[in-house]
Order: sequence, then structure tokens, then C-alpha cells
Amino acid sequence: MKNRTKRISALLIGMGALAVSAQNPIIQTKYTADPAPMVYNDTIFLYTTHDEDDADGFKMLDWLLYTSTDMVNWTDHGVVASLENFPWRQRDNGAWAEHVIARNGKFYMYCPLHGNGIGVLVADSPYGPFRDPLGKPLVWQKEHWEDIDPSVFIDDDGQAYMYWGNPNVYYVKLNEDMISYSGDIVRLEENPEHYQEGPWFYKRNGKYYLAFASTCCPEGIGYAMSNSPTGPWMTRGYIMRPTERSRGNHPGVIDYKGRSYVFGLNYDLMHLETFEHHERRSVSVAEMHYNPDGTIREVPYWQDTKLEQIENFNPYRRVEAETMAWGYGLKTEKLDGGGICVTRIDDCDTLVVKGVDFGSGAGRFIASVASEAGNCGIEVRLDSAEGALVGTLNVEATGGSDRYREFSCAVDGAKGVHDLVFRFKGNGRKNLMNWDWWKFVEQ
Ligand code: FUB
Repeated sequence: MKNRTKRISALLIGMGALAVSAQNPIIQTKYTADPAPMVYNDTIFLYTTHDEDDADGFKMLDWLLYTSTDMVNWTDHGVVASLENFPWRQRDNGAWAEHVIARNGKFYMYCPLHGNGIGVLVADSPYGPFRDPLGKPLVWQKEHWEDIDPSVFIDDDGQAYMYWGNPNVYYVKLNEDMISYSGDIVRLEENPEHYQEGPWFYKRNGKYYLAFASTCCPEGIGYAMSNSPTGPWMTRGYIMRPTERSRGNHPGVIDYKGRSYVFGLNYDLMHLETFEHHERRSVSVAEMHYNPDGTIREVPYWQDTKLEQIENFNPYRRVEAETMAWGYGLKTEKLDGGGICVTRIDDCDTLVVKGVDFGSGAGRFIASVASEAGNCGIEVRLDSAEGALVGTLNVEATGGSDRYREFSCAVDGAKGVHDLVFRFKGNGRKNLMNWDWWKFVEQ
């Protein structure tokens, strides 16, 4: 994705207002798909699949994790599991739509390996590491390739269910260990109307919901409701109608901090470069609303929604640089000693953190940066790429792109709540620095 033309970068910089105000897609440093949001300990853990930058058809090798507490600024935690976790698989592609759920202090990740059934991984932390406790698929109906898109839900009585499938819908009752099941795999006799794939099974106010990607293509997000976890399912309509503006979709639905959200996917980031079709998708999210009878009000297409930041961002603590609302053109990668850094930083690139509360005023800015190039810097601006310049961090060569050093600069004029825009300077050069973390110090 970074090899986009100069023309596109220039276009985006010229459209600084778009870069700062855009909220969808929520991840711009990689292509992400198949959102599986999980609320745990006041944080949203957003697990996604990963379309490779050069994907033409589906080229999917690993699963990623992002977290947020405000819905618009997301921290990248990198790859949390990959095909390598499943040595028994027979294919080197097919890390399709996963789902993660917590039970009894453990975290279970259900992973379809397209064409090789559905495996399960377990971890002691939502960040991983995840390992395969079975050494074989949890489910594999070898007579077809329909075992994709698992969605797991634990009912109030402790019974866990896994729904999955394209084009048929299957479910099975999972045992309390979450890595085995009892009874037969059941295929629904009748699909909800418009069902294609990507079931998202949940319960809210005593009613069961099955959201799903609607008939391809383009796919919208449909949903059905039931009074029982095993149906019968009554189709209730669309959460999001299909539109020619996109192609695939895949729902993830949560309640968080008193609001309800639907996650899905689109091709809008790829469309900044090309309208030729490739499977290079991006996760988006919108707030959604329930009617008093439990039905869901239709949500417009992602780009026609406005996502509100639900709490201000605190800059007076160590912030991982890979935390951003917008960072198109940048990439993230794993640091040698663990952790993630922002990389592929070129002259005039920007990184935006939204809704930052500077309170009565910031006095200093500190950043941990590694730079081979040196003679570059980070402008600290407010609200847009051309907004008020409140500080300039000069970065010297540190002796290598993995040799991190702290640099700091004075800040003047950063008070109250603003979008924070870091604009990189380097006299037209590329690969200026790698960036690990930053923080502000109050005046
Ligand atoms: O991402 C691969 C496949 O595409 C998913 O499993 C489907 O839901 C569709 O999003």
C-alpha cells in the first residue's frame, strides 16, 4: 500500500481537511477485514483479518488486533495469530473471518482456515499469545467448503453456541471447555432471507439476533431475530442496505459505553488508489440504534455516517505512536524487542489523533524515535495539517533505524481539546524515522 504514487499522497495532503475529519475506514496502515469486536475490561478489542497489500483475490495469512476506548483512536497491536498457529492445515492461504470470546479468564479465538475447517486457539490474555490446544480442527465438514465465519456466543445459562457457514447456516453447542462440542452439527432448514455469510450471533434484552452479510454482491448487512438461540429465525431487514459503492461486507455488533455499534467492511481505502477490484478491504464502524421492540434502525453507508468520539484523549501519558485516528500512507511493524512502531514515514506524511484534551496547556513534547536519516522532524499542529504549529521536534540521526532515542521540544499554544496532527518534515525525503512512543508534559 505504501508504494502508492506521489500523486495520491499529494492529493491527500492537499485534502488535509479530509484526512483530519475522516473516521472511516478506522484502520489505514493495513488492509483489514472481517471485524470481530470484543468488549473486555472497558476496552474494545477489535480482531480483524488482514488482506495483504498486494492481494488480488483473497490473500490472507494472519489475524490482527486493534484496541480503543473512544471509538476513533485505535492502537495497533499487530499480528496476534497466523496460519502458522495451525501446523495441521493443508493450505498456505485462507486465514478468514475469526471470532474471539472470553470465558473463565481465557480467550478463545475461532479461526476458519478456508477449505480446512475451523480451528480454535486459546490465550490467557486478549493480546495473546494464542496457541492451538487441539492440534486439529474443531469442525471440518470435508464434503464442502462451507465451514467459514464462526460466531460464538455464551447464553445466560452458560450454554455456548457457534454459528457459521456460507451459503448454509450451521450451529453447534460448544462444551464449557469451549474447544469441544456436544450433539450434532445442525444445518438451519431455512436461511434468513438474503443470508450469504458472516453470521454474528448475540443476545440483547432477552432477544436473540443473527446479523449477517446479505446476498453477494454487493453485500449489505441483514439481520434476523428469534426468541430462542436455535431459531426459528425471523428476518427483520437490513442494518445496512447493499450499495454499489462497495462489494463485500461482514458484521460485528457490540454495545459499548451505553451506545450500540455495527462494524463492517468496505473498499474505500483501496478506492483512494484504484477502482479495479482486488480483495483489499478496510474495517469501518457506525453507531446504530434499536427501536423499542428490539428491531434495528437502518444505518446509512459508512461514509454517510458520523462517528462520535466518546471520550477525550489524554496526551499526558506514554502513548504508543501506533495509536491514531488517521494515518494513511504510514505503516506499522513489530519492534525487535516486542511492541510496534510507526514506520515508512516520509516528508509531509501526517498522523492524526482526535479529540486530545490538553487541559490548561502543554509545555513540552517528548518522543522516542529512531532515525537513520537524521535532519528531519515532527511538527506538532492543531486541528489540521495546516493548523496552528505549537511545537517542532527536531530529530537527529540516532545511529540506525532501530536505535531509539528520546527527543523533546517546547510546546506553546496547545490548550483545551483539539485534533492533534503530527506532520513529518524531511525535505522531500522518504523513510525519515521509526517512531515508538510520545507524550506531552503539562506547562
Ligand atoms: O475475508 C474472507 C471472507 O470474506 C470472510 O470469511 C467472509 O465473511 C468474507 O468477508
